[in-house]
Amino acid sequence: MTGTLITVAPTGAESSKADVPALPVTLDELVTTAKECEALGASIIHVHIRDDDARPTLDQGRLRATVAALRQSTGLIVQLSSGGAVTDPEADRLAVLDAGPEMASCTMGTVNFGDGVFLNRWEFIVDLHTRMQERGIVPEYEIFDLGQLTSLQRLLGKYGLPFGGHVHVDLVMGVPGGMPGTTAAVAACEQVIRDLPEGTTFSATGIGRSTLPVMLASLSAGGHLRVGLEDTLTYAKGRPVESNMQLVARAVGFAQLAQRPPYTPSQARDVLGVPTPFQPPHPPLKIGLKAP
Ligand code: KMH
Ligand code: ZN
Repeated sequence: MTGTLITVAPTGAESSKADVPALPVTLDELVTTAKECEALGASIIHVHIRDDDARPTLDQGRLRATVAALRQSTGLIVQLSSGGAVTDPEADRLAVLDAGPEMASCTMGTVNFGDGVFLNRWEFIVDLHTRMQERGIVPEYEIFDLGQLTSLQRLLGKYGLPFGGHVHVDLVMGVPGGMPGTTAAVAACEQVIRDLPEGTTFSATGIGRSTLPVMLASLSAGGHLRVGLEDTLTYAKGRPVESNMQLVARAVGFAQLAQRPPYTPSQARDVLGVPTPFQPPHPPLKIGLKAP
């Protein structure tokens, strides 16, 4: 592994704007954040959106407008969350794929999620996986507990590789109800990932105070990084995170120290098997034509 995939997860569905003023909740705020994070070294954006009252939503019109705006203003790989909030119905979560993202998340099992339950039935997972295959969307398999990697092995064995043929997983660690955000847990996951198809890549993110140990463990195990206000609200003891850019800058610094500098979005597309976005041909040159 020569470089590092850096994903920014800027918003999430759990924190409120009132509690976390730095959270990007409008389309303008999201696009500005995305541009700045790309300039710093992010290559993927994991997107949750909010409504006019800054509450999480899976509104189809807003999702489409978000994908279009991010495509127009950045080169980032746009990965929509199909996880939404724990209260979102399955039908709305499946419909996220209709908004035309290049990537979408696909969580590999049910997990207690703080006081809630993040429900991911097997049939629902199969639906997400096969619809993404049909529509040319590259999944990121979200793993909240070790056994979910075994479920992924079962999924791929029964239903085949994802679109593009490359398998990429994201370890979401330290959720109350899921696996801990520790070096030992990263190492245990890495062992199981070796049984997945050759070339499988993984990134990792540690919720809350597990952010730093997970980031360092992931880099040392050959993994990639996800950072952002979706997962981390405190930069250091007693210091709230000021912006997503602050977290991306720290991740870029660690990646450079590890001598695995951030991949550009184009390199990230190559690694993940995400097709290069369609570029409309330039209008024909009119050299040599005389004005009538
Ligand atoms: N908000 C969590 C319930 C995902 O984006 O796919 C689910 C989540 C995972 O964040
Ligand atoms: Zn998410």
